[in-house]
Amino acid sequence: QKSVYADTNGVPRSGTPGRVLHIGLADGEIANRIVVVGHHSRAELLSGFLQPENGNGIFKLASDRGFLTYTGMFGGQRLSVVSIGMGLSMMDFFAREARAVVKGNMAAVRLGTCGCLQDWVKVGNVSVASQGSALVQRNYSHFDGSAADVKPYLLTELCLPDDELNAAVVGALRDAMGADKVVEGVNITADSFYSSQGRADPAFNDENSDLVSEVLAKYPNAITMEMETFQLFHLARSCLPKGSFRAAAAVVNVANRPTGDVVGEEALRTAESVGGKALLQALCNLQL
Ligand code: R1P
Repeated sequence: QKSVYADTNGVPRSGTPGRVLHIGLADGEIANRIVVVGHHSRAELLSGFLQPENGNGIFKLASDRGFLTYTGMFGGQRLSVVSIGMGLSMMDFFAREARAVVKGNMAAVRLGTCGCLQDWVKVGNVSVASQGSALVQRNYSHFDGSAADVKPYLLTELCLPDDELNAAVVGALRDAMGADKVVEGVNITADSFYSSQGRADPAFNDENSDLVSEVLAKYPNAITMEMETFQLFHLARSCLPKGSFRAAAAVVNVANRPTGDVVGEEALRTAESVGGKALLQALCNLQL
């Protein structure tokens, strides 16, 4: 009987050509330079900037696990745009499985959306995690009572982006959007949209009323909160050989938590489009 997949303890593949199980790609179907987004409509929007590689149209593959990949040409370089959905696990699937099907060095820049932790950070502008990203995790052992003396949330040290790629991202965004629309600082990645981002939900015991102020006490330059950047930076830094996977991250500010401001649909679409094209340009210019 034909097996469903091979390499159970590595990065499993199925079929011929061997496709990695979750992002669904075979060798070479994704480029070394990748813009990674959370939403299919953002990926579709950015795929409009790609040109066909060989007269066959833009490569497009939707996996049955919710990943959507486009590959084509931009400014003479091969580039991909991938939509991964949300959270640490989806970024883990993306980073590991993309690494498995890309040959040679690779670079990925996230274009996400986020909530803002500072009143001066404007919705519709773009924030870059130039000073790194820290992870907030719900400490499950606190809640189940097995380690009640340990805090309800764990906060890591900072993980940094690749210097050169980050500088290229900031430069390209400033050129495209105007310097006043791009801010830099620390990103906070959370393992929940709810509890570990300090949202109040009376239906659950979350013990998170002081969480945002505790995060800001440790990281006064924290400007954004979202759910993927830390994982991207951490896995890029963990990838072997060292330096073979470079990462940076930018996010459109969609909601300001202190002021309650939220971005309008048109301003969001404009920032995604202009910002996304700038990230394609930054990746295109990068020496890999
Ligand atoms: C939550 O609404 C989602 O939006 C943000 C968060 O990180 C989380 O994934 O980013 P994306 O718009 O890129 O998905």
